[in-house]
Amino acid sequence: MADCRKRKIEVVGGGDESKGREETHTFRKVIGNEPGDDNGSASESLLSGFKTIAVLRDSAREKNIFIHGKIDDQEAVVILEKTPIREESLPEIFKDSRLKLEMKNDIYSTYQLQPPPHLNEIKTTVVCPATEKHVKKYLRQETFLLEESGEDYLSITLPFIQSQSFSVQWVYNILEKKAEADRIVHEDPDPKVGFVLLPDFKWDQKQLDDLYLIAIVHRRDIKSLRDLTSEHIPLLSNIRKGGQEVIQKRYSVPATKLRVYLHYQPSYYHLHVHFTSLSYDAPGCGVERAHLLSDVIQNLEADPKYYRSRCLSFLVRADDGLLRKFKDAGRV
Ligand code: M7G
Repeated sequence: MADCRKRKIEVVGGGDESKGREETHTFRKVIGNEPGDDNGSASESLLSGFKTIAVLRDSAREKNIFIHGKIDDQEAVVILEKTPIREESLPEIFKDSRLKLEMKNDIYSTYQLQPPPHLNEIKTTVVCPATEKHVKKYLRQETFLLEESGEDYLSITLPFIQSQSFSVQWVYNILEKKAEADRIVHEDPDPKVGFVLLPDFKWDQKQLDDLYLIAIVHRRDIKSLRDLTSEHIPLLSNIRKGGQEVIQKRYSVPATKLRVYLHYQPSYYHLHVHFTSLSYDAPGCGVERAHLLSDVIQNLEADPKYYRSRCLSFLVRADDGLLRKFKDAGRV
């Protein structure tokens, strides 16, 4: 049986440390067999034998499709997404594309434009081997809003996430420079207030309109917003200041153009902060999931145990085990 995990570890340049864990990787696949894949020949044929089981979700407006399938014998989720058209590639698009007329009527005409292959990329994300939880994460489903008190967290949510949450091996790989080391934009190595800042894998780094970076803390003892107390204010302030400064310096995007927030619930229970462009309607930046970092800091300044005691609302999908646990406890 061919092993997509092994091939992908070759791609990220690491050893076999993450055996038994899910692997996630992002490729830029080029239509038309151009050698545009930076990750080497090992990954080029990864999807050639992909067998589709089901389309989990797709969107004509967002121009993406989430597919559940198999790579050899392993469960996989593949996300294909058309990337934005960049202004700087316009001269090449106009000069080197083939135009095929579809219809003409008076002053109106429509065409099929076939640009050079390197301007026709599809951002491709592969999760393999994917767990059932990954398949559910990407499946379009009805959602419900739950209200969780501090006690609910301790008696219902915490035992649930301890028993079944996504592996954070990919996070440890980043912190230990076993994966994505060349993508790190900034690191503060301090064990208490330090963090690593790097592009989120949702961002292909080709344009700033959808800028998306994540700051991952070095500390491994903070699962989420719920664990934060005033003790963590220096850490959070350091991330806000360091992240904003670096993004200003490197991408010329000022703090006033950034949305800096934490998710509750996150998918991965190792504290991290999202930095997205204000102009980008990033998935999960709505009020039912995103908590602005500045608000979090202020709330902790006003009440050191704010996030231990307050009710926090969050979304769950219809078949989420956590919804069942809240129902069993008579909380819904
Ligand atoms: P989250 O709030 O825990 O979950 O955020 P979400 O995915 O439901 O938003 C985790 C963030 O880390 C997301 O923005 C992911 O796109 C990003 N992310 C996840 N993985 C597995 C990776 C990865 O392997 N590398 C990078 N760079 N980002 C990732």
